[in-house]
Amino acid sequence: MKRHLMRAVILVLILAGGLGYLVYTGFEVFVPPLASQEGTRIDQLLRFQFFLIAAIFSLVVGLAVYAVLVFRRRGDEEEAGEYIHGNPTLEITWTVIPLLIVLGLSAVTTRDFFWMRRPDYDMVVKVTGQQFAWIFEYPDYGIKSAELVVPTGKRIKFELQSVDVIHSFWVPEWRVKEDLVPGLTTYVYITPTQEGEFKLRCAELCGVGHATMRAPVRVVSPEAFEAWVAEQMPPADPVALGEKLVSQYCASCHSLDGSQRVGPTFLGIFGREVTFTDGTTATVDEDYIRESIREPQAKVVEGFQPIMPPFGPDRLSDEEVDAIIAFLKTLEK
Ligand code: HEC
Ligand SMILES: [Cu+2]
Repeated sequence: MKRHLMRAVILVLILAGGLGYLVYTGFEVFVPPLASQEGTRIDQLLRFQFFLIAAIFSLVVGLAVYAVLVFRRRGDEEEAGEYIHGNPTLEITWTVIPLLIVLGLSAVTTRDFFWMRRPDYDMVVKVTGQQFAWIFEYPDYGIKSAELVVPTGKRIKFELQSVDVIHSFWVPEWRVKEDLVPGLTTYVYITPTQEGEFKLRCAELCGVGHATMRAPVRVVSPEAFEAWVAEQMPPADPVALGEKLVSQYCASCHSLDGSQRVGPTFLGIFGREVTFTDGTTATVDEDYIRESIREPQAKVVEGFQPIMPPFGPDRLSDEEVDAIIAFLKTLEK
């Protein structure tokens, strides 16, 4: 009996060591690099749980494999094994230990949850989600942007709102994820620690264009952030303003060089003949473009999916739409 126990324990230890090593080296491979302060606690929890799972897996599978191999029925053995009824010590042990582990984990998780959501912050960014686009507003600076630019080292409160269905705000490198729920303002706090370019993804299946619902995220030094804020002041010249708005709001789906993206190219758009999914045709003029921006689903261009988000007056003012039209007019073939 003792010999069997020794051997089984050695098998379990070898298995646990191997799996532990895999978790240790594999974490960096499977989990994107950490880039926020809040995420440190998530990673600690995640690593700890992976090690715990590796240990429990090794114990269960190690003992099972040992028993299956060593105590298997050999030759024409007829004798049945000894019948065991109940073992209070064992049963109490395997109830109490998992209970303590689960209670311990929930205590640590609760502590970290409140630590991540403590209400102190250095700046606010309002995030609006809409099928299928993101928009960022900086109330302290009066800026609206389709690109999320934030400085390192500042704890940012993201106030999240959805105008239609449930979306989810997720930058994997920041770890923390939060839903946008119509009718509610939810929030999440992030302190970016790494400069670089990331991607915000919608993490809640929200319709046909869900996969395109991404936004560029740029984390920069506080100085570069101030410079970016200064640059954001809208240009006075309509064509320059239009160009800027198009690169902010439209360029992810519409190219300026004739290449095909999710939507038709803007190159030579003025005066172009278009055919719609219902078979009717039109010549592109100012009114058509205005309608395409405000109510994209009114007429859908043949060969494209109806995934363009409507840009209402809260996102683009009449002057901004006029500026976009002025810029599109300059894009002759
Ligand atoms: C999420 C991707 C997406 C974004 C962002 C987007 N569009 Fe579109 N757009 C489309 C698609 C797809 C179509 C073609 C289907 C349709 O007509 O709705 C389209 C069609 C159009 C058309 C009609 C084109 C034609 O050839 O008749 C215009 C004009 C247009 N968009 C303008 C804009 C402007 C201006 C912006 C930025 C303010 C913008 N779009 C942002 C996807 C997008
Ligand atoms: Cu979404």
